[in-house]
Amino acid sequence: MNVVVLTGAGISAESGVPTFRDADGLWEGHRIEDVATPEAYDVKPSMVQKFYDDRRAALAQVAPNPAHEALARLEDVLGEDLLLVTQNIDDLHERGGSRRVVHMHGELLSALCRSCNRRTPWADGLSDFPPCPRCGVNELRPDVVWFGEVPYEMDRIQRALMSTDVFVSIGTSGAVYPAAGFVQLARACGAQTLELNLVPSEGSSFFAEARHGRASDLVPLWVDEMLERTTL
Ligand code: BJW
Repeated sequence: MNVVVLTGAGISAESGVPTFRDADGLWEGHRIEDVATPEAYDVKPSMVQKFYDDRRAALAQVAPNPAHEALARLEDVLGEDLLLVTQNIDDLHERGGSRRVVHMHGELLSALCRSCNRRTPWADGLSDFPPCPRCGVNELRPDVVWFGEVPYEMDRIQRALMSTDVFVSIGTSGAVYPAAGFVQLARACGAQTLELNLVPSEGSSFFAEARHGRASDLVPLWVDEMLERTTL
């Protein structure tokens, strides 16, 4: 059985990582267009670097929760039959034990050089505009996908969606494309579709089934169901 899981900020919320659009979310304190567009970076690079430096530093204060850990248990059994796609730029899936994670919106722990276009693992701040370790030019930016940029690994994700048996979306508002459209593609290609979210998302009606509650409750239960199905 092939399974594609899409996760969003809601899966990390109970670990203490703020979501974007909920009350007290990241966008409460910042205008999206001030921090999450290439244009914002061109106009106010120091402000944008600080926004991401603060979030990178905050990773040290958070830990994976039972939802991340349950998805790692599923990977232990399904192996390559599971594709875990996350919109999140934190590393909580990896710290929860997942090994094959597609970060379609990039990663906080990576820097992207605007000069040579190469990606480098990066754990420190970028606010002091350090040189790129590969080409030496001081043009490192956060390796994240802003509005108007193309998410990572879209071909691989689309292929998986077209051949999956099950598509599950966890903790995402369904407000941002192309991720918000994954359910329609998977469903049109014959997949069972399930939403696990605190409240109905903007795209809830596209799913054949929706369960509402906390990810740390819903995801372990769903993984147990899947493991029962795969061992029958
Ligand atoms: C819980 C919970 C708990 C809480 N348990 N649940 C007009 C129409 C259609 C599309 C467009 C349009 N105009 C422009 C576009 C395209 C644009 C877009 O979608 N804009 C929208 C605003 C309409 N998209 C793009 O530009 C993308 N690129 C693109 O389309 O390229 C073209 C292309 C695509 C494909 C192939 C070829 C070409 C790029 C989008 C980049 C998004 N970047 C960000 C920032 C990343 C860096 C960073 O982190 O700062 O990604 S924006 C932000 O939103 C971030 C997130 O990954 C993304 C989604 O947010 P998410 O995860 O859903 O979080 P929330 O807060 O919205 O929701 C959390 C949910 O969890 C809520 O529902 C809660 O209820 C729930 N929850 N606690 C379970 N405990």
